[in-house]
Amino acid sequence: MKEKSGMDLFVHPLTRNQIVDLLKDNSPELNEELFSRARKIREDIFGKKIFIYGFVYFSTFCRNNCNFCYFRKSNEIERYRKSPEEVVDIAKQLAASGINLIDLTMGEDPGYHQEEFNTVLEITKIMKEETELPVMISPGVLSDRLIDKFAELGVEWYALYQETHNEELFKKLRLHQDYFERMDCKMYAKEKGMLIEEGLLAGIGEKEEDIADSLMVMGKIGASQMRVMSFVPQKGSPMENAETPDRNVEMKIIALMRILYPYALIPASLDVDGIKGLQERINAGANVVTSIIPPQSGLMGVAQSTMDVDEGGRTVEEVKHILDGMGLSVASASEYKEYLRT
Ligand code: SAM
Ligand code: MD0
Ligand code: SF4
Repeated sequence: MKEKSGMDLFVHPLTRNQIVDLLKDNSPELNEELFSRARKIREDIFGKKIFIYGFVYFSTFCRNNCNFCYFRKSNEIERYRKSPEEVVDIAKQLAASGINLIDLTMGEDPGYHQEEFNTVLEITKIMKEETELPVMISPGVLSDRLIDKFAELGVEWYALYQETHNEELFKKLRLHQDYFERMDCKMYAKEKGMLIEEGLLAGIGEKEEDIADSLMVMGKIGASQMRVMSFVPQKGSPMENAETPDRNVEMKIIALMRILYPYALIPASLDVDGIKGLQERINAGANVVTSIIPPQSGLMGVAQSTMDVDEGGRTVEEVKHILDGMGLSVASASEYKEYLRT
């Protein structure tokens, strides 16, 4: 591997072994080459436009106990569940600020499961009518029947992240959850015509081989959007004292996703390093900014529940400012809809 560098490593399509080798080689020259290739591919396909998603984490109650998550059931924290009126108001505010899509995210709130998601379905319906924006739901695992209902409402996206495609590691992270149930759920949503987003976490005990497997699976299942986020340790959780990984891993995974899947939507999440982490993720080949949150809305992020939220760091304005400085610009809602049609 060492004697090969730069161009030699980019034989298309990359095999699993080549991906592993690329991940193991940490020479700055190789990394730079990966990032610049990724940027070039993005520009060839998407031009100078970057998409932006509003994030509404509207209930932080959860029946699950994922080891990495601040909102896991056993963590004694203050939680909230926003009323339908509040959610719709926040969504309208986000729409007015110029975002392209609204991501309705929730913990696996037992309250909603008990009432068969009627409230969430109602919120989704009203929100769609009032904002006319595409919607992504991130509700965790749902029954097929509920997925049918969201599909009938015309919900465009279903986001459900496996975090890893190593079943043993999955079991350690998503305690008492079934790997295949989670996988089948997103496949069912896809069958029903929804676009799906798959995701992985970096820094949760995975090996380069696991990352390579994840990258292959993401293509195989036909994920239209794919993400990686670095694990951020959460107070009170079993992984509280685990370290957050070197960001180079996340950046390289973003670049590899872009190189392997030129047309994919790949998020630069503001939820890992806040607004200061935006530039390096875009430079690695990302083309969607996620986790834009209105300040003073009482809403939380996930990996970084409060970072930059009330300070107004996670706003369209801030994102625009940074992208401007990079010679890029934010897509309009109609440009995003146009992209979804093609
Ligand atoms: N509850 C739903 C679920 O688990 O699918 C949707 C929301 S969940 C909070 C969304 C994602 O946040 C998780 O799938 C995971 O990738 C990410 N996440 C949670 N805790 C994190 C942490 N400590 N560091 C980085 N990402 C985290
Ligand atoms: C984000 N923290 O947009 C959010 C979240 C869920 N679909 C997205 C992980 O980065
Ligand atoms: Fe609940 Fe999602 Fe957090 Fe797991 S990742 S504990 S399902 S909110």
